[in-house]
Amino acid sequence: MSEKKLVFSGVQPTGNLHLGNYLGALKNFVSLQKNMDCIYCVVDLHAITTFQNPKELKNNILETTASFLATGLDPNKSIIFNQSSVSAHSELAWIFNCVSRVGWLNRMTQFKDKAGSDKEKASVGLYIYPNLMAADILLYKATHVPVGADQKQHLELSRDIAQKFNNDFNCKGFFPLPEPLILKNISRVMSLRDGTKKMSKSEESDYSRINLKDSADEIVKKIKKAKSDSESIPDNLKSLEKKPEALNLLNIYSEVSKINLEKALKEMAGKEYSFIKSKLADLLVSEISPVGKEINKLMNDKAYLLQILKKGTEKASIKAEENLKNVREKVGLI
Ligand code: AQP
Repeated sequence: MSEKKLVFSGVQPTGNLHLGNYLGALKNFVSLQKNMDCIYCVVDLHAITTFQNPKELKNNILETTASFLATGLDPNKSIIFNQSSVSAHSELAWIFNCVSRVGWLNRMTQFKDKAGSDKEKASVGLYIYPNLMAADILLYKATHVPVGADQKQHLELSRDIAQKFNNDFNCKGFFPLPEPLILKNISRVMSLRDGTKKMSKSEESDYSRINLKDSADEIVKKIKKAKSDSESIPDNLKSLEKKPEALNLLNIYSEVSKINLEKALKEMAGKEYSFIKSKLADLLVSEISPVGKEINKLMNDKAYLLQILKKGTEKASIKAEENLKNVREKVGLI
């Protein structure tokens, strides 16, 4: 039996959406909405697994919505809403807390990274974050989830939860096993200061990332200051792979200029880093600056953004409530 394809993905409103979110997720979201039914969610309940200043959170929910629209998501094609406005996410997450296993969660590397050395002080929410993510996806019976490579392990857990629920409640095929849609070329954009770490909103140094709202001058300055070395750019992939910062710059260059990595390497081999940096800065200014300007423009009309979220919430709630009703029945809740 072929099931109807449905895309679901989310972005945390933790501020400063960056080039990694843009190339690893948002651009992919936009191309998927052309041919598939898509639901895109501002995952505010995920955001509060680490403390968020309430005033800033409110603003970030709207700014993430603005970023969705500014990169080309169309609210007439895709459902756009914020997670906390559909309470079925939390209810299904609780049911999944009872299906998911402690041993599974103990293997999640993102918890280990985010909790750091003092795990005892991390919130329980951060620990069970992957169960909520499974609820987000399976509440709509989504079949495809566009994410960066960093989310692959969480998605595998969603599949495990779906499978165990289907087995436990004797309802084979009730939940689909969602597939990750991970871009091949640029699944992970790395920090501009350390090519072994992913570009991230929560990294302290603003020089580690290009924010979607950065001005043209800031983009140029950050790319100029990006970590590199005094040697010339290698002429083969094997040597390039030993230089994570150079590999990251070439990966970004190849993605933004829409050529494959081999071709980008051929073009850049033997040149100084200043050469690729100057070309890359120009490309990024022309791709990212218009997005930043549009975000700022949309943020001047908060009533419009709230209206987009309200309409999205209405559409999402209809699907969510119907699926949750069936889940409750399977579990035996009255
Ligand atoms: N560096 C990255 N390269 C490629 N994809 C990335 N994504 C995030 N960083 C990169 C993808 O963007 C989507 C939304 O991510 P998120 O903001 O919900 O959560 P995150 O992965 O935790 O992002 P950050 O920037 O690292 O946020 P903080 O610092 O707040 O934890 C996801 O599909 C993600 O894969």
